Amino acid sequence: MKLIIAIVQDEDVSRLMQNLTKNNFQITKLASTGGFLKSGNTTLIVGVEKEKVDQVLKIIEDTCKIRTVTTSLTSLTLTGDSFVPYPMEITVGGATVFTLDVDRYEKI
Ligand code: 2BA
Repeated sequence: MKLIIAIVQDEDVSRLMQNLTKNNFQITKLASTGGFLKSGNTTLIVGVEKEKVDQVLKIIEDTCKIRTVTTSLTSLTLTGDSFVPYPMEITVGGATVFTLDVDRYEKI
């Protein structure tokens, strides 16, 4: 048994959940926040048999899009007395996925 933890962008979540449930995978959805952008993203946890991990990863890959996001960072002025915002373009996603071994799995 494996536990897949997938951090995805909010925009992709409904489609991804539909595609996973359609294929009989069970999912738990958690609201999460990225440490860098400090904006909402979604973490899905999916427990699956080892043989099905690749199928889940393929569904995630096919569903989650790579996007460019403009974020505003702040930097100190030359005089060091105030902060000025400056825009920065970063590429996010499709998904960040961790696959973990599960020691025990039971529904009690
Ligand atoms: P955030 O931390 O909000 O990061 C959003 C995007 O900002 C990242 O996209 C990356 O392109 C960029 N970024 C992150 N930290 C950066 C830094 N120190 N300097 C410059 N750019 C930076 P992704 O890599 O696709 O990550 C999307 C989200 O997945 C992240 O949101 C975070 O919530 C999660 N994540 C990514 N890698 C992780 C890891 N190793 N451990 C835990 N969570 C992770």
